[in-house]
Amino acid sequence: MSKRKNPSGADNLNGDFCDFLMELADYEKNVSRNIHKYNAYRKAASVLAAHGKRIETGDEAKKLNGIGEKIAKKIDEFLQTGKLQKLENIHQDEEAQAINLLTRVSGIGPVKAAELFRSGIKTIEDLRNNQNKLNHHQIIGLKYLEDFEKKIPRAEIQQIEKKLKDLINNVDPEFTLTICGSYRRGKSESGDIDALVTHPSVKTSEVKKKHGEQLLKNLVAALDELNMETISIGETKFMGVCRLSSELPARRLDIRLLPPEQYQCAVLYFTGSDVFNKTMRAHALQHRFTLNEYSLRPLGVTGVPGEPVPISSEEEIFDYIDFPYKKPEERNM
Ligand code: 8GT
Ligand code: MN
Ligand code: MN
Repeated sequence: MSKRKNPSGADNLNGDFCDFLMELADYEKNVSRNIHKYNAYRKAASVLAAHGKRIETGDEAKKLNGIGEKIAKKIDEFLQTGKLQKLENIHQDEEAQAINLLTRVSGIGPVKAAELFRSGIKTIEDLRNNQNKLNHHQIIGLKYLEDFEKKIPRAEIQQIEKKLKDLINNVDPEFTLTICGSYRRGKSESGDIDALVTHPSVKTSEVKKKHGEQLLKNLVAALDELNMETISIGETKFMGVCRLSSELPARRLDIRLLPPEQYQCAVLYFTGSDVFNKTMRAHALQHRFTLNEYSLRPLGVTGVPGEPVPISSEEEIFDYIDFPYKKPEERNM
């Protein structure tokens, strides 16, 4: 029996089930493009990972929230035969294998991967020889395929955070920066760096967006110590690559620029986890509020959202919808 760490840090007694469920989830997302099944498999895996007891039968698993008849049957098959026929078939399927491989490249989604497969591109080497079929994002994704799959240790993000804060503070001390995502949730390693930035001069209106665009460009230009490369940059979002030193892997870094009145909702949203966000949005709706990455708005009698509630801290969002405050480290669900 495998023992793996689950999201809360305790031993995962059901790690082997989680592995095959996550593999099925990836298949549904990338090959079948069935997002419902993808979510169902991921939900089942996270429920099993958090379960403090080794599951012995499918029936026992079915008692857990998020595990139905079909997944219970797969657990039984796995317990009895040590494998899953469905996965064996997927492993034999050339198209499924190629799509799984190609979607490992940042910027290549399931649709692009299927298109590439149809044009005869099946391996990473094929990609390297056909870069004319790729856009700028996909070319960077290919260039750093191995680097982007490496997790970023927390200590390295701490160093990058310090650098980012120092450098943007030199541009203008009125900038505020928060690194969100799994890092803010206290994880010991992360897949990427999700930075949010605000500045008092940033406004929501169209006229002022041009200002935001310039501000974001100036900000990124000031980060050359971090060996930045740009995937894309617009009025509110930079997507790119940074590297602390030439001995370390290149890391995916996103920087979003927001007006101060949207900053707290964005920090909440980009801290996640995505499952936590879903729970919180559902709770907001029960209290007749609609919550998204920009704002919290009350729903009128007709169900039409009103003006955004003024928010100056994350706690206020929880207060408005009467949801017990959860520290970022408590949002790993
Ligand atoms: P990681 O360590 O793998 O990066 O984990 P993460 O930091 O939790 O995931 P992420 O993919 O970097 O996304 C950061 C947070 O943004 C997520 O926790 C999630 O709550 C939120 N988020 C969504 N949808 C989307 C989306 O479509 N794009 C992005 N970039 N973030 C999203 O809920
Ligand atoms: Mn992240
Ligand atoms: Mn991210």
